[in-house]
Amino acid sequence: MLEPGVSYQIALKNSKMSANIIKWSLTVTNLANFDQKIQMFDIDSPYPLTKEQIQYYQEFGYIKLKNVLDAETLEFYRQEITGKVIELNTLHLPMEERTTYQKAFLQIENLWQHSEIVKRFVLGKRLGRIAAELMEVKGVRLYHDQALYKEGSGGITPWHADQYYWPLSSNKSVTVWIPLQKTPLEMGPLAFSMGSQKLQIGRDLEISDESEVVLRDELAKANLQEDEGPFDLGEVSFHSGWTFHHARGNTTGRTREVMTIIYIDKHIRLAAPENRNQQNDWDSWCPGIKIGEEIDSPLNPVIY
Ligand SMILES: O=C(O)CCC(=O)C(=O)O
Repeated sequence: MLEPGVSYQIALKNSKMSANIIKWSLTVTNLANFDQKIQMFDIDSPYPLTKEQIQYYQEFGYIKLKNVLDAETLEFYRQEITGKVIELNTLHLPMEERTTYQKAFLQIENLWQHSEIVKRFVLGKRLGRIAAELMEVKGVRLYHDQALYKEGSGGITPWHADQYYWPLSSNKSVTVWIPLQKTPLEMGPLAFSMGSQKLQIGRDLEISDESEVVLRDELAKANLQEDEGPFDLGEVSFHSGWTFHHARGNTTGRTREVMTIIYIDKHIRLAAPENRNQQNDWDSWCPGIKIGEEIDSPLNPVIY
């Protein structure tokens, strides 16, 4: 199949047209198809949230929402995202030689910078608007995206909270976790400790064997319920930056394909890094921004 935007060298027999003109017209026709195709998949129209759903997110620090994206849309974007994961992945160690973190998933970041199609998806307004409404802010920017592919026989994702990694001035951050296939328990769906965003424990722990052990204990002591369940196709979750979450290993033979997008309040500011991971994030996702400034680098477009 021809790729959108790619120029193909084609020689037409008996054609009087020059090779360049043929090349040009092929590319343009193809781009027009690309636009048409993209428009078939609605990722911008609003997904109505009820007041109760917003309250639920505020209370428990996460929410799972059904029928947010339809099957055709997911399949169209899945093909592109998976193609990019295969192309950009550099982790090829056998599972038994990997660290716990490496066993959890293949992690490919900011795919939107590598594909016009993924860019369209990541900048989609429907998910951005849900993020803004759940956090009760006027608008959101992109922090970054990442594909998290838990391979068949991939290990657990240890308990952790994402904001440990993020140098942000407030807790107005949220991740949408988008499974690109139906995700039963055996594939390792994301699971949440309900209300754990209010705890002050474990905020200095990176994803590791230690975070798994310490947080499992602390969360049990805090007596919080866990929401661990399968995801239907089209169902997505939103979890807040300080909500503790984890996932089982994938015991099926099929990779669990997941795309995530992290949104921040459009007025959030860069905070002084508190650990080396936050320093890395500053360099990677907020280039050129100074401490105390709004995070509005070219990598952080306003989505909604
Ligand atoms: O996909 C996973 O297993 C972990 C996802 C996660 O930790 C996140 O999206 O914040």
